[in-house]
Amino acid sequence: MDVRKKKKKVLLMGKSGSGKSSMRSIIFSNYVAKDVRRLGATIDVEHSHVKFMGNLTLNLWDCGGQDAFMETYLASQRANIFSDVAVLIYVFDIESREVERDLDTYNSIIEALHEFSPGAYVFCLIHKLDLIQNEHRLRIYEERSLLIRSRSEHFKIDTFGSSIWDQSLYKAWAGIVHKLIPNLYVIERFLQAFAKKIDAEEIILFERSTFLTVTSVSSDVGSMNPIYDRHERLSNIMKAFKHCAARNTHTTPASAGFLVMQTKTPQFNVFLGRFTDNTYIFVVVPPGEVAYNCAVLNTLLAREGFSKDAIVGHYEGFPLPTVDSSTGKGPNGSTHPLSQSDTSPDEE
Ligand SMILES: Nc1nc2c(ncn2[C@@H]2O[C@H](COP(=O)(O)OP(=O)(O)O)[C@@H](O)[C@H]2O)c(=O)[nH]1
Ligand SMILES: [Mg+2]
Repeated sequence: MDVRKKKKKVLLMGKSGSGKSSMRSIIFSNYVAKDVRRLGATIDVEHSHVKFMGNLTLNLWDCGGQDAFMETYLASQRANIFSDVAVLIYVFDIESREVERDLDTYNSIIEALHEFSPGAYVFCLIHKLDLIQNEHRLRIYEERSLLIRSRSEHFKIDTFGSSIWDQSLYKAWAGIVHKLIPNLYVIERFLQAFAKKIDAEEIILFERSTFLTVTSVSSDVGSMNPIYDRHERLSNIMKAFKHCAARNTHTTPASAGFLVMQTKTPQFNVFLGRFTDNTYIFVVVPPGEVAYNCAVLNTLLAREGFSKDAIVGHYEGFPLPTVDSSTGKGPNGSTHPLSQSDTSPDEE
């Protein structure tokens, strides 16, 4: 099998009306939250293929959650549904009045999954948290999460609280796809080396069409950022921006794109731009024109090496010539044109 192409079967299950199709449409089909109310009920299983990062295809099985269907999934369709599953995403509606019954159904699904795909990842989304008052949200989420774990024999599961009305949806789905991306360690090692090289406080890599966070690195300074949910906030904001751009340029949100956005303040510089065919990169560097220009140019240079490494699936080192930070000289004494060691941003 070609290691560069990965197809993963993802089961999306949970009671009818719990919000499965809504979130799938928002994350992968560029719907906005207010539009998903128009979606019809899912009858039986709806298959869709979504591409992620170019080489990962998610084969999504959105399984209608009406009782009659649930019964056939567990009986006559059992092997067909539960074989070769990479990920089960199980959605619990926080508003459901039949918590015990929901847990029993979930437990039967877990048993079937264990029988046919014991190596699958299991993610449980405790969904529609917007319907719970803010001050009770965390407590109720944690109680429900404990209950679900107690019924998840054989599997070490991840749980997320989510709502289509805020950024929590992006956090949950970024957590899910993070587990599925081939060669993630190559991407992460590359970004770590790159961040160090350009003295970045933070770098976030977003997938181009979903704007989900693929991965991120932050320096000691970057880690002090008090906005703990900034990654998913950015996903949410950028998705909304794409909709706005599409409206104003008469295109579709899927094709609305931009090359670069920048913000320069006395405290920091930020730019967000197209990186590879499938990604956008968000870079935060210290203030000053030199630091900014250096980071932009190095990002342009790094692009090529990054695409190559990420596709080939191995890491051959950082694509830029090494610069001695104390002298600003390259390996054979040359001055690297993009070195920022001769002018520190503070000296401007
Ligand atoms: N309040 C709230 N409603 C939601 C949320 N997600 C979905 N819904 C609503 O729940 C209903 C059922 O959603 P749908 O996606 O069709 O559920 P499915 O049967 O699991 O596919 C729709 O009216 C959605 O607008 C959410 O996070 N919060
Ligand atoms: Mg549905």
